[in-house]
Amino acid sequence: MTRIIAHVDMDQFYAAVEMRDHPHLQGKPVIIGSDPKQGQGRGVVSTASYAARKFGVRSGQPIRQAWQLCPQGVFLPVDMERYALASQQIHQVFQRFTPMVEALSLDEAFLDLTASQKLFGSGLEMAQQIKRGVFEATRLTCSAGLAENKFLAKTASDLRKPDGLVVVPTGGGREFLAPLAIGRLWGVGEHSEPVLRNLGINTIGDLDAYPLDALARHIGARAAQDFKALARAEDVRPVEGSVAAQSIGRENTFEEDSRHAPLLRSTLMELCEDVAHRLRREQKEAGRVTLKVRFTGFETHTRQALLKPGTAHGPDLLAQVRPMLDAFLQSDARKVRLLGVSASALKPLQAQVQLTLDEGSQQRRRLADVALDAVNARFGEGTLKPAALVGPKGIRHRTGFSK
Ligand code: TTP
Ligand code: MG
Repeated sequence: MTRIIAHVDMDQFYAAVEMRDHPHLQGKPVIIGSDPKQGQGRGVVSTASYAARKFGVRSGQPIRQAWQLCPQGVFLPVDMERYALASQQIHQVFQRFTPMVEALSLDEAFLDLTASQKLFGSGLEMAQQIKRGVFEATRLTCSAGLAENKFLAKTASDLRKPDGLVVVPTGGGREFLAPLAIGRLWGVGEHSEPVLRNLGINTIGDLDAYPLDALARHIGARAAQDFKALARAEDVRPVEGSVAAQSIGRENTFEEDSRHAPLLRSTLMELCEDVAHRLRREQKEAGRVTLKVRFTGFETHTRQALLKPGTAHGPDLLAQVRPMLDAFLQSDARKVRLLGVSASALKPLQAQVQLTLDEGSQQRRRLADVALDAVNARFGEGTLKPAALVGPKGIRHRTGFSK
C-alpha cells in the first residue's frame, strides 16, 4: 500500500518565535545564539532569520563570525522555554491527525498520514490543515513536504521555504529528485560531495545514471548502494511514531486579557474538566499536571505538580492547579491572556485503583465521571457540567481552545 508521509519543519524557528513576540524585529536580521560580546564572544549561532542569512549568517557558525558578517544584526540569547512551548503546541496539532509522529527536533517531525485519510481527506488536504493548525496554534509558519517516503518528504519540505508545501506525486520521486543538487542526498556531506562532483556528479540524476561499479570504486560498495537507492527514491524506513500522545492539554485564550478572578477560576475548572474527560476517553490517567499562564505581552510561565495517585478526575487536577493560579495572581499584577492545563506522565486508567485508600469514594467519582461522559457523548459536549461550571451569568469568555 502506498504510504502518505509528511515532513513538517518550522521556518527560521527560534528567530520566528522572537519576531512573533517582538513585532518590531519583523524582517530584521535576527541572530539567536551565544553572546557575541562585541565580536569577542565564544559559542555559536543557533539560528538566524532569513534577513540575517542574506549576510551569510548560518546555524552552527561561530558567533564572532556572525558579528563580522552582520554587525547590524539583532543578537538575542536562546530562550528555550518559549521555543519548547511552541514545539509542544505544534506537536499537539500533529497528534490531532495521527499518533504516528516521529519528532526529529523541536521544530521538525515526520507524520505517517496513511491511515488518517478516511478521517481527514487526501494527503494534500491534511497537509493544508496541518499547516493551518500550526499557524492557528502558534502564529508561526512551517513548511511541509508530502510524499510516499521519508527521504522524499523531507527533501520536499525544504524546497519552498518559508510557508511552503511541496507534494511529490506517487511514483514521481525519481523524476522529482533528478534535477536537485547532489548535496541534498542524505549521507552526502563535506567529504563525499567533492568526490562526487569530481566524477561529474552534480545532481541526484547524475548519480542515478552513474554505473554502480564505478561509483563503488570511489566511495565504497555500501555507500554506493545506499546512494543509488535513494536516487531512485527508494526509502522503506517507517515513521517511528509513538503510539500514544505524551500529554493531553487544553488552553483558552481570553478575548480580552483579564484579571477577573471568577472568570479565571471558572475557566481553569473548565479546562481541568475537559482534560480529565479526554484522559478518560483515552483510558488514561495522569501522573503530572501542568498549569500554563500567559500574561499580557506574551510572557509565559508554567508550574507542575505530581499527582499521587494518578487521576483522570477534573477536581483532582483543579486541586493542584488552582493554588498555582492564585499564587501567580498574587505575585504578578498583569492581566492574564491565556490559561492552559495539561496532563502528562500518562498511564492506563485503572492501574492504581487498588492503591487508593478511599476506594469507595473514588469509585463513586468514577461512576459520576462515566455518567457525565455518557450524557455528553450522547447529547453533545457541554450538555452536563459540574455545577460550579454553570457559573455566574454575564461572564463571557471565548473558548478558542487548542485541541
Ligand atoms: P532548523 O529547522 O535547521 O532551522 P530553522 O528552523 O531556524 O530554519 P529553516 O527555516 O531553515 O528550517 O533548526 C530548527 C531550530 O533548531 C533552529 O531555529 C535553531 C535550532 N538549531 C540550533 O540550535 N543549532 C543548529 O545547528 C541548528 C541547525 C538548529
Ligand atoms: Mg526549521
